[in-house]
Amino acid sequence: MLRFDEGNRVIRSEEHTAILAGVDTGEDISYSMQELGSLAGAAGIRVDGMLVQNLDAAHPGTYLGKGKMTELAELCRNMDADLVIANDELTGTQLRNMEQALSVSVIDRTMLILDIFASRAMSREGKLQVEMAQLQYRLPRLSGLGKALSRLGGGIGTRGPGEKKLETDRRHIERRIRDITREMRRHRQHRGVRRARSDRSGLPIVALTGYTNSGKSSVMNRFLSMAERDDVQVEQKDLLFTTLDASRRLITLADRSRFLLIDTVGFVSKLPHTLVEAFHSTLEEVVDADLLLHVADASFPDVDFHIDVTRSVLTELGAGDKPMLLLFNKVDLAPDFSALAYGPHAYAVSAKTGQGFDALLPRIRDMLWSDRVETDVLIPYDRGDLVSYLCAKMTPARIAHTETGTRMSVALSAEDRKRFSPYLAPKEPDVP
Ligand SMILES: Nc1nc2c(ncn2[C@@H]2O[C@H](COP(=O)(O)OP(=O)(O)OP(=O)(O)O)[C@@H](O)[C@H]2O)c(=O)[nH]1
Ligand SMILES: [Mg+2]
Repeated sequence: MLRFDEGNRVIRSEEHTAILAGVDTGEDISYSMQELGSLAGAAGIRVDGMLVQNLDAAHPGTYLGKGKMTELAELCRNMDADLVIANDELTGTQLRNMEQALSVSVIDRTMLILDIFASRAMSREGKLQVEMAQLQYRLPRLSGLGKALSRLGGGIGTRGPGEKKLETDRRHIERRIRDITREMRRHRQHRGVRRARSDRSGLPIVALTGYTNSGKSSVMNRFLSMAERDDVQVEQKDLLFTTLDASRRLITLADRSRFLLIDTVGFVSKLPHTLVEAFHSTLEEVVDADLLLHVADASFPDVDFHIDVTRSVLTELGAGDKPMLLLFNKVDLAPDFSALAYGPHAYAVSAKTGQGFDALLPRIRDMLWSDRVETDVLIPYDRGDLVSYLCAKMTPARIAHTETGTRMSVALSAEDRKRFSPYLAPKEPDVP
């Protein structure tokens, strides 16, 4: 039987045996079902069977049609399964009817994804965001959440809650949503202050984005190892949603220019809308970035599908038009892969072997600093803040301490050239 633990998870690590159920409305869902299996694996659930029905649309009452439901009940009994996972988001009615008909717990793809996120969230803000998404998912389904989600009704694993109970639960959830909204607002303000501070440092921001398990964290680690910063590597794992809380690292290129690299949460098809909404503030970092590195797994046969899913989530976040490079990662596993068909913004790379990064780096540099011009500035000694500002961005090509101030040779962006126009250094006299 499903239970909640303290972390608001639906599924506890106790062994579960699940049967996957899907509705095929025309497009091939074999990959989608396979991915559902991987999601179950990421939540620690064993999958022992699968049942797909071809239908024009999911049955409004029971998701699968009547005949298939009988088949599914039989399969559950034969496999001794205690859980059915539906490949699509279910309504409260569908959840309730299915549980009654099957006598096992029923969850859907959304609940499964929310559960994985709940178990992975580390930061306070991440936890709040996931809880918010869970509550918003639960609210319209209260009467259907009999077996799996009746914690708030008190009757874990018992019958669905009665009307009076439902009303109390609803009020309870609404109150909690209000509390979380308030706390998240405080976090957001806090982050706004932090961001304003990093904006002042003027470092360009590059964000990694893409389908889950495509290798975003590995690409970050490759950058770190090229910058000889292996000590601050991030976790990379063959598991969906390894990265949940964004991490930022400072990358210094060989020519001394610097940027902030941000590793973010991956996307998956049918990513719950409530979750995208809840993560909006975390993903602001993607929206604010100067450049996106969209990482895709070149060894995955239907990589275009992953690219499309990522693009549509980015568009939903308002980051669809950002400057972007498309990195086809894992080419060590797909030696015949060519990125040519994807246009001049596409690169074939391998985070594992380092292949392709030599061509990629100059391109990133061009995109971030194409407008830079090597400029000589002379900063008076009472403006140490300006010297720090420039040094945080890049190591100056030359630096000298003269009688009138610090003389530096730095590659300035158009914006910085304007800012530093009062400090242009007089031309050095030609040496005869
Ligand atoms: N062969 C090969 N494996 C890779 C490469 N890049 C990443 N991987 C593997 O792919 C798996 C996923 O890598 P991650 O870097 O964790 O992927 P991610 O996109 O950050 O995944 P999430 O954070 O879970 O969304 C790991 O097992 C990596 O070792 C590569 O270039 N070649
Ligand atoms: Mg990752």
